[in-house]
Amino acid sequence: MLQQVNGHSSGSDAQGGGSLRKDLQKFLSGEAPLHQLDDLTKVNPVTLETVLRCLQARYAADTFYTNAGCTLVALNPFKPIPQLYSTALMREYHAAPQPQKLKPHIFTVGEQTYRNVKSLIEPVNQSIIVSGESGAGKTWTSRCLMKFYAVVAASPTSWESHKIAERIEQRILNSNPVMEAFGNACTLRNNNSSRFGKFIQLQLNRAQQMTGAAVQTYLLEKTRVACQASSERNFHIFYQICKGASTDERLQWHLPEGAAFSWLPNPERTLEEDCFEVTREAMLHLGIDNPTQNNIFQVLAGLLHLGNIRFADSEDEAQPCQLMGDAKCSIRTSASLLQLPEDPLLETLQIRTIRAGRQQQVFRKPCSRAECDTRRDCLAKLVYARLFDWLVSVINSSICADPDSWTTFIGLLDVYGFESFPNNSLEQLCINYANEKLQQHFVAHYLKAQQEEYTVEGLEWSFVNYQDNQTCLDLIEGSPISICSLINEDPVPPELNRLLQQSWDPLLKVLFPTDPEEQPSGQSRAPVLTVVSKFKASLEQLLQVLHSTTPHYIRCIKPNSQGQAHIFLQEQVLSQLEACGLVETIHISAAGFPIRISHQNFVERYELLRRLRARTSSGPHSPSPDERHSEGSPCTEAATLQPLLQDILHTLPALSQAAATLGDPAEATPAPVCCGRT
Ligand code: AOV
Ligand code: MG
Repeated sequence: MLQQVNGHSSGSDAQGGGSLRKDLQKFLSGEAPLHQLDDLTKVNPVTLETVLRCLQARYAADTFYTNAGCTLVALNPFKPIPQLYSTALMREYHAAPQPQKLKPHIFTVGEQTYRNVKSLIEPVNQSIIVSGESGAGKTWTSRCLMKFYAVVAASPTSWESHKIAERIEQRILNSNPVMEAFGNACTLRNNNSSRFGKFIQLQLNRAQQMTGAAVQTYLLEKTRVACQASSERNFHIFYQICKGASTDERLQWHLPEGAAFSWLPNPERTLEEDCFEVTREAMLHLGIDNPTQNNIFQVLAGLLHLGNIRFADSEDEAQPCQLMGDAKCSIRTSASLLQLPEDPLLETLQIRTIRAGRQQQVFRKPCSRAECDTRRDCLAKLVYARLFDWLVSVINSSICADPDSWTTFIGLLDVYGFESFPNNSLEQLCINYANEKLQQHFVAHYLKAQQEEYTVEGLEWSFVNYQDNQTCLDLIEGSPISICSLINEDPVPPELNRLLQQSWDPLLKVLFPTDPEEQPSGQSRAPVLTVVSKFKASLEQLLQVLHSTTPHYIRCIKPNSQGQAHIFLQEQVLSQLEACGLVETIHISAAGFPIRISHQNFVERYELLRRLRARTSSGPHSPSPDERHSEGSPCTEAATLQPLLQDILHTLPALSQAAATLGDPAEATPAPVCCGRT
């Protein structure tokens, strides 16, 4: 199966040292079958150019995954390859005694991560950090990994609720189409671009079965609801309802066939993601029943009509701006769909209320046309962002396991990739800031910490230089002055919130509950958090979680910006390799110590061997002085231990291999004190 999929023969035998040496000889002699080098640490010399050539050769040979020391490089094929993600292949990687000996694949990373959780040595939470620029394949990769765990970590029982009995992993998978419908959109860089960051925690019980999951999302690009760059689109869900609604639903939601909405650009482009039925079905499985779904879509239709409201300039500043054209009809329809009183809706868009003075007197000031537009957009963004957050909480309540039912987790991180458009907004700053933070995690965890550890341990090591992005981060988030500290974005006008609290729509009532009692006068209000400060705090929290796990890295690379199969543009790939410091990573991985176990764990793990050795050397067993006096003499212990440890160090690779043949996966997967060079 593996041979077939990857297009060239190499089972685990062919991965042996002999074949690799032959490959290397061929490579050095100029006739290199570059595409057969499964690990970039074997490319010689390791330079940007050779790494690039190797990846290009592999891409041409339809081989999309390549190891790069501690990371896996994933090239986007931009074409469907079902057999590369089949359940059979998942099982093959899962059953393999040493999956790392198979062809590089995201399933190898998935399986190693899974075995690490199970490891009796250091059962620790794991995380897989999938990174890469926009359109590189992060969401695709994390979706495949979720499917992988749904197969290999399937729960034994089904859940019964919402009248649907089903397996929890199926429900977890159902969260993907729903979250992508509401949170993804077609951009210049990716037809299905994630416009929010996502960290999903797959929760495992002691038997390594998935008992539930929890999703944490990061800053949705809500601006898109009301403003789409040229050639881009709104969130998929808007197109889905406009294209997929039934005749009755069209009447109910005021969405006649062919209706033009200014917030729905490029409706003629039909994408795979425009599938309303898939979203509805998945929502149903997550416990969102049909009436609630209809309520959601009705609110979304209300937003589309809101977007068609146009104001004319007012000739008299003291008078509110009047509606243009058939905007009166749009406001009526929007008010009816959002279940809001029509006049207060219009007035809230036209007139600003200011409270001033000790008595908090209310002043009313007509807004300019631009201000009216901003208030209209703000209203839509407010509703959509609350709806998205509510949806995430509903999904979480549907998939989250009872806290007592799980002990460890595997976290999958899929955030929006680095992007730069002709016109960039606050969201692009936040997106790129998140990517810099993740790169810093990698730099700190791998490139920096590992080399510093070698130095501290007095090991012979020539320092590999790498590009540290700390100065970039200082510029964005440092103190006392940085971009973050200088950004203060225009807060949501309180009138908008008050207006939405007047809605008699059941969903909006949940999204905008009436305020608890007014604060007694003189009591200070909680400080208002800006979008950037909230985002910064949520990223800090995410990094804390990542630091508490053993991280695994997958670097997705986009071979071309057109999203076409079989095109590998060297310049574009080169800049991505440079940005993620891949060559430095390969250098450190090639020269570094691949197995790193803490001293205590090492002794605990191989203590048995010491005892065995003591027994064998003393012949038929008679209790040694050490054993008779259980505390023993530290000197004797140390003297015995030292040569034994030397011995164990020497035999460690063979031990691991032997253990793996015995089929104990915990032994087969080394956990992260340095035990031997590659
Ligand atoms: P992204 O998550 O990294 O971008 P996606 O995962 O959405 O990128 O991938 C972009 C597109 O590339 C997908 O819609 C697929 O068409 C294609 N693709 C990616 N990986 C594969 C694969 N392994 N096999 C086949 N096609 C693939 V963004 O969300 O924009 O940062 O914010
Ligand atoms: Mg994505």
